[in-house]
Amino acid sequence: MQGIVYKSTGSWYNVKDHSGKMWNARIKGVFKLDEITSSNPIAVGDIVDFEEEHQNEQTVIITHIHDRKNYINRQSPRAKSQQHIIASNIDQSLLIATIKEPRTSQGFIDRFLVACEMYHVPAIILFNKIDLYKDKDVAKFEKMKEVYESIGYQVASISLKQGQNIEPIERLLKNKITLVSGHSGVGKSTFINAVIPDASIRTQNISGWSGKGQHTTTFAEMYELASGGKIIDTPGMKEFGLIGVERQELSGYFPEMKERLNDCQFNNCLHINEPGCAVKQR
Ligand SMILES: Nc1nc2c(ncn2[C@@H]2O[C@H](COP(=O)(O)OP(=O)(O)OP(=O)(O)O)[C@@H](O)[C@H]2O)c(=O)[nH]1
Ligand SMILES: [Mg+2]
Ligand SMILES: [Zn+2]
Repeated sequence: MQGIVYKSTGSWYNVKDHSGKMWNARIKGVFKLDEITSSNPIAVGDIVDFEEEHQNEQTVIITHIHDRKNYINRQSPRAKSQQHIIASNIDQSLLIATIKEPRTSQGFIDRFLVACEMYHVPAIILFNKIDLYKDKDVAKFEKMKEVYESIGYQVASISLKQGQNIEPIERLLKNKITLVSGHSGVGKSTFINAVIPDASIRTQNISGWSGKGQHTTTFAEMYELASGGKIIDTPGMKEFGLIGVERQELSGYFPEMKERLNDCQFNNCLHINEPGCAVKQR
């Protein structure tokens, strides 16, 4: 039998087969897929083969993972040399960012975008909680919007609390598999509840905001949209560490650097302080 992984807890997986039946699945033994070891061998979005474990139990064993069209990975927070696959086989990613409560740094956004570029996953940056922005926060947002739009990313702003600007984003989700990422507390689950009222995902009410989220969502899970398409909720990330990318190739994943790489004097230029660097000349 074949199915798609809808939820992963690390030891158990929910796998939906072609008829729409959801199975409780697990793996046996060690799955090694590529050179980098993964802290999670199977991720939400994976297409897997499975077989029944025991006749009368509802549990199944995953026997094979189909090649991934793409995936978004990051450094495992627990084991730095391992990768953690956030989700696979996605059409686009929606990075939810916030200027405050909590603040999303430009470095975090950049690293996430590099991971998306590595696997050619289109990314949309969505600034939430605009109801909280004061003038100086609006100015910060405008600046970020200008920077990221100028290099080709789509940037939007919403307030989930006030139900502002949600429809245009909802339209982007139609018939696509969308990964939702961002820091804890930015409103990822609130967003999914807004576009799928039946999802009823638990969200955290912030009282006495400490600046960092408290990780309300603990496992990645995929939900189905009434308009067609699927959306993946993920646990909030504190940091986003890149993995599987060499220093040398990093600039190839920044659209604004990529277009001038060939003009540098040295072809192994890291664009830090080399003479004749076309990227630095900008
Ligand atoms: N002021 C304001 N609060 C919001 C908005 N959107 C979401 N929130 C609140 O932000 C808090 C965190 O929202 P969640 O949806 O749980 O955040 P999350 O990104 O899923 O967090 P994790 O599951 O921990 O990764 C909740 O109290 C939401 O009500 C918004 O537009 N404005
Ligand atoms: Mg959540
Ligand atoms: Zn250079």
